[in-house]
Amino acid sequence: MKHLSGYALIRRHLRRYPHSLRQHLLRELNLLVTYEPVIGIMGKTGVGKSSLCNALFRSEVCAVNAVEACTRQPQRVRLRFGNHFLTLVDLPGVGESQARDGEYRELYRELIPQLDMVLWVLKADDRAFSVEEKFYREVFAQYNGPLPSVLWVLNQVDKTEPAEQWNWLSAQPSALQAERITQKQVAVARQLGIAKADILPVSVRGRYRLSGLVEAMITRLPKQARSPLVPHLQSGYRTTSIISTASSSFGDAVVEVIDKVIDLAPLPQAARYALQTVTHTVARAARTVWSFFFG
Ligand SMILES: Nc1nc2c(ncn2[C@@H]2O[C@H](COP(=O)(O)OP(=O)(O)OP(=O)(O)O)[C@@H](O)[C@H]2O)c(=O)[nH]1
Ligand SMILES: [Mg+2]
Repeated sequence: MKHLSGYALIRRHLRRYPHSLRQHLLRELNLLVTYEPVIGIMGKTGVGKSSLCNALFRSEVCAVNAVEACTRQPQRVRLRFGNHFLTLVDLPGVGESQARDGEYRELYRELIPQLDMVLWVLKADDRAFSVEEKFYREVFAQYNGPLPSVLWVLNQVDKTEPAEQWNWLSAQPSALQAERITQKQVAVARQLGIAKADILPVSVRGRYRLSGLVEAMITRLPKQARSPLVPHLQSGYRTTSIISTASSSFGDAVVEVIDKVIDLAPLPQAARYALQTVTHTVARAARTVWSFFFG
């Protein structure tokens, strides 16, 4: 119902468009509104992948692939909230036998193009990350093509020594822990050969810096995947700042779609110009009705 009111408002703004063009635009807009983000979750067993997903997302799990023992199929979980869907792909391989690396390269060649983003979860109290490093270098970084954005989530920082100093009430590390968390972040970045800013120290159990992770996710996702992520977030993460980033990206995505449709339409140049001059009005309308679609 909410969707329908959103479309009705947009349709009014499109009244000056020729009928066929308007239909084309509404179809494209529908694709934007129903876009289903796909997020890959990686990490060794026990790092907190399931805990993290439960902390971030509110949607009910509506379909799970059965995983047969010994098959190396990624496990897909489809989350649903209202008319919105989000796919989480639990990616296998990290920390398993290295003899299978060839097999994984093959698997990831097929998978990587389907992913909007990867969350690669690490455990802060692990001493070294050689398994991750090897897997990243030999399977991931060898991929021949554009890679999805990878966010490294350094989880369980509440266990940073002296662990008894963690303040559970204020959800904060002590000064000494904070210093060691930063040192760990730097060490991991060096080992993996990535930027320090790509590593996000969090504690799922301690509810520490999870909103920073959500912000990083929203800004690193491709534009068309940003708004469709929002309905799946737990209410505490649907902040004004997240919504403002998402809705302005939605406006941008709408502008791109309109430009594309106008470009492709068989129109006299003058008509094309006339339509281009109202593009920004339509985009503004799209931002205004954002909450009808994603709120
Ligand atoms: N102290 C602490 N424990 C955590 C944190 N996050 C998760 N855990 C615990 O770590 C254990 C493993 O968490 P899971 O979420 O099941 O880990 P997983 O990565 O999904 O593991 P697999 O499904 O086996 O691959 C659970 O007992 C969690 O409660 C954290 O931030 N701090
Ligand atoms: Mg799990």
